[in-house]
Amino acid sequence: GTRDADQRTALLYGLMDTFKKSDVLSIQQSIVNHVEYTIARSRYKFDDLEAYQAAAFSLRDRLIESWNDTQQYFKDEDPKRVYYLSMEFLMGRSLTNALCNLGMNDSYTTALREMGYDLETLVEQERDAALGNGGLGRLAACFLDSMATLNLPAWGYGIRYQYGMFRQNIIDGFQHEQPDYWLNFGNPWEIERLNVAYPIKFYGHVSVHEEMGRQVFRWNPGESVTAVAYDNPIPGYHTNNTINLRLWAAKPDREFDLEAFNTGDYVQAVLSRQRAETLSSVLYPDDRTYEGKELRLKQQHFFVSATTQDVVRRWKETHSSFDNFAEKVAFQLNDTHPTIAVPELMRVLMDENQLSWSQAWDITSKVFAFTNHTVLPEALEKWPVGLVEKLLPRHMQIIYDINWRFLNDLRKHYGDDWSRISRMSVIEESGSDKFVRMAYLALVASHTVNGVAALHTSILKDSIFRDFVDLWPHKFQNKTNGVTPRRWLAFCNPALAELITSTLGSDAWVNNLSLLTGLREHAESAEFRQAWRDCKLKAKTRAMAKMEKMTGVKLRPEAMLDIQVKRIHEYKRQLLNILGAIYRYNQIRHMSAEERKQVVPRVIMIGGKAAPGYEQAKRIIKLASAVAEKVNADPDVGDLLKVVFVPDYNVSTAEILIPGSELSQHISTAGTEASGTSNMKFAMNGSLIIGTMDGANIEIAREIGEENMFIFGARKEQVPKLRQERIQLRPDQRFLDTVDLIRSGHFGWEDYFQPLVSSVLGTDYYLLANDFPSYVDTQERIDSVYKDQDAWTKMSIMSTAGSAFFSADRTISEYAKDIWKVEPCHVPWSEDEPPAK
Ligand code: NBG
Repeated sequence: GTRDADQRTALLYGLMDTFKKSDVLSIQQSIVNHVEYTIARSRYKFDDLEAYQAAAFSLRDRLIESWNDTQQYFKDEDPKRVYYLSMEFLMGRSLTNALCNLGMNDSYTTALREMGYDLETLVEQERDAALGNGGLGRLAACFLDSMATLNLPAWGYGIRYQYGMFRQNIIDGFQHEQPDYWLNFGNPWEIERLNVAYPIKFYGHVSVHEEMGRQVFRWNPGESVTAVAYDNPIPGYHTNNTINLRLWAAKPDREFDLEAFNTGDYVQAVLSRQRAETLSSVLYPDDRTYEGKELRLKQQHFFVSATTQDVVRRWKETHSSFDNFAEKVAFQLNDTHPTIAVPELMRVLMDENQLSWSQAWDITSKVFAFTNHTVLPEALEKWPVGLVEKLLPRHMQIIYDINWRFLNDLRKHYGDDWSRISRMSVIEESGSDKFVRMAYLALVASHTVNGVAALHTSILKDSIFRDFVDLWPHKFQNKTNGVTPRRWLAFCNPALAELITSTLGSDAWVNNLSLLTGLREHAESAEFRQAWRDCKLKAKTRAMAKMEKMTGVKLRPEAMLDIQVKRIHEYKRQLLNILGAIYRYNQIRHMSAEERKQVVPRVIMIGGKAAPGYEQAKRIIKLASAVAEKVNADPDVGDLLKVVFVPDYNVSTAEILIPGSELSQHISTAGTEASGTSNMKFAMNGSLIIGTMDGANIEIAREIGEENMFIFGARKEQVPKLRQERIQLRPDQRFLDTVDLIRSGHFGWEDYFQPLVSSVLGTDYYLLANDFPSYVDTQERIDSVYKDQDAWTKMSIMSTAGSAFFSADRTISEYAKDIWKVEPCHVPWSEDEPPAK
């Protein structure tokens, strides 16, 4: 009976000897144990990689303990849960983050030092988990950190790609893509759950039959794979809560297609089963255009179906009906990529759990919410109906049914306004082609839709989703993005963090970022400003040393460090930055010795990856490299200007560059960048922003004061007219002369660069010619402010002090309150084990 069970549990508990011991000796024992038993190396001879692995495994033990406690507590308390569905989680490294969130960094540093290892060196052994392209994936990672820290009963769900974001090799200035097989030496942070596995079906056909007066649909798949769960513990900062990121990997199905084995070709049958694994093997490296590729749609269905089945299975473990499912479950769709979850939940509820259409729809339309991350039309997902029909026949039926009911509602509202009705239809019909508009499907099914910055939300409302705002104004919300202040300030910039802590009197700001406003009053203290400059210089020196090592370019810390790092895209206008650099170079070349003395030396770093098929972006990379080569070799220019292309920009590189940056560029054409999130990271680290009034820059200006930033360029309202008039515009002479240096071959490769030249001299969709004069004028103003280091430092302090609003903790609190309606569920510390720290 229960008594026996209790006794047994007590016995097993008693056998555990490692519950959360965090003293140095216990850590050392744990590490040595893992060297011996997990990685099976000789105790006294293990290299840095093995030491990293053993340290990671020992930390993982602790993460598993709090993971178990947290999940058990959630199960007992049964709060409303939130599931964050995302194709991308750009996690970066875990070791420092886990150590610092658990408050164990000092004890591990000591433990390892005594054993002869340097933690800072070991940290470098870890490969980045780059399961994402850029902002969208990194946002998901920041959100997990905040959800854990705020003790929300949340899980992330995604795909365990075997190949993450490609590694960028720069050879002769050109980008070459290399596969990122990041699991090469194993991944100590994940927990493989071979018992958590679901069949995922594809292709085949649907049959209908009557059962007790009810139509029952049966999907007979043509192919099936198994989704296996890999759990990644996500510790909150200074809390016992550790939430879960569950990533799915595809494996061959155990039962499926046994027929194939009877054809006689046994080996061939085994090999074809093996192909199942390719499904989750590679991240699509394009965040520019959606890929109309079958494999991509398969990936979407794969992770969403596994997730839906998992949530429903766990629901049924503790509930006997679906009656209050909608009050207890919230799904957040990170962009349209997981939108197949809508028909999939309908299918699972109706076909596998015998709910009626209206019961299933009632639940479905209450649990989903949808975040849009872009207004660029080329990025909006539209799947050909024929493809969906072939791959997911049952889902296509359900999508048609959802649309049929939706269009009927529209008729009630708008009568015979057919143009409006066809505009709003989930199915786009253009000629003989039909497409499923995934954003509209998400809109119809979701109770809430949000943009990611104030301007972006307002653009959504009066352009691409306008008709839907007329119909359902209550569905639309703004949730301005945020970033985790743990990874992006407290841990990546230890010197500045320490100064902030000592100035504010405690480190409470780390999870209550509004306390940073307390720095404002110190901006007037000369002593504080000097201390601030010392910290910035330290970080700058480190960033420059790292880049010097990677590129061979000699950099001097007297120069201003100016950085633009983000995916390469025409709308982000790295080309404007390069033109600015060329203009600066050309000015210096024509200066007298006397004039040169007045120049503020500058290092311009540009980094980012181009989607492999995006030719124009690849030309921009080559141009940056060609300009760098020419400028850096020019003895007349010397240290007054250095241009560096940062190779293979990723999360770990960002953690080094951002703290050291003094100026950063966020210069997209107004109305094109949904939010931007690196702008927030730079501001937090006291880097001044040169930026357009676009995305979250506008709110950054509101928070830290426009006088503490360098704003330039056309406003969003002016853009349509400027585009119309662009052909008649004769650009500023400085612009024409600058472009001419590229055109005439000053940097070589003039034929290859020709498409860049014609784009800015032609229609110039992103309005570089229009914004160039105010851009270079602003750069001049920046130089003159920099000469007044006191003024500059004040602005830098005000940037950090005003960045509190951009904590992902603020963003996630808003999602929790306004969209998910979830409350914290804080795992208590057990009595005999006080919190670490
Ligand atoms: C990106 C936007 C960024 C934004 C991030 C996170 C996509 C589709 N969108 O401006 O371009 O900061 O999403 O919201 O990757």
